[in-house]
Amino acid sequence: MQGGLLLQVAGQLEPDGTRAELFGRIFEVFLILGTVVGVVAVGYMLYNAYKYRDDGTTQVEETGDVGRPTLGELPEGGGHGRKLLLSFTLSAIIVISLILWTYWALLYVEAGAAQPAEPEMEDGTTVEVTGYQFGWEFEYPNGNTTDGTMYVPEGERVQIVVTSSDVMHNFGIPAFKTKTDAIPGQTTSTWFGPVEDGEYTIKCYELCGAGHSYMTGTVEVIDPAEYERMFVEPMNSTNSSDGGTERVAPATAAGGGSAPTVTLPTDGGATTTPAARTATTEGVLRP
Ligand SMILES: [Cu+2]
Repeated sequence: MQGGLLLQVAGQLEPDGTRAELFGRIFEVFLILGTVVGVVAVGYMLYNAYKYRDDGTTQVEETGDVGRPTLGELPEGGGHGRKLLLSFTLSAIIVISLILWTYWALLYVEAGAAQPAEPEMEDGTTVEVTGYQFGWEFEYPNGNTTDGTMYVPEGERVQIVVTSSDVMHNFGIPAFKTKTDAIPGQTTSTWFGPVEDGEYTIKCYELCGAGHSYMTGTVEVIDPAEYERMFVEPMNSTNSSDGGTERVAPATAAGGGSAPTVTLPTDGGATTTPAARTATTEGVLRP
């Protein structure tokens, strides 16, 4: 029975699942061990404070011996130093295990980020993210793009490849514990998921100008079949965006191919295309 329980605990410690679950588990383990260490340390201190309290019966003046250490005496902590050795060893084992285990968990996260960023993954998808002052643009495997809202397939793993078209930004989705730099001229890649149905907030985590605090976006989790139709299958008249000025978004509630096509409002001319945006930015940076 005890062996089974131990295996179960060990199984819990093996890094897997979503990033959010993994970081949640790291937090739990640190919280539990921190609580145990705190209770033991404070408890032992209180126990000794009580045990060696002045109860009025100690005759210090008569004997003159209160057990003070003498100069050059090594503290043994009683029992010829066994207590000291034991507490040092236990602390070292706990701290080193925590470091190793956390490192193992982070290797799992890094291994996910290092996966080849192919446009079509076996069970998941890759979305290219471009940050600009002040918003986010998303490009999907079939070349379709959206602005401000990132569509991802429910229950699948999402690889993101992030860059910037102007200054440094940082793309983050707090709910998924995902965050990575958006650097002009470079790409960084990371991952999250499998994602559950819902809407999640995207934020910029790098001070990037006057509109930084408004540089938010939304992750919208949609039906995988709908995602496939809109963003993976080659673009045609039913799923393509019209010359880059109209953004095509899927109907979130519907599944399958019969969903009506919703056209998002365009963001009004000058700032729509990346080229126009770059020109605007250059105008701002080099007047
Ligand atoms: Cu930004």
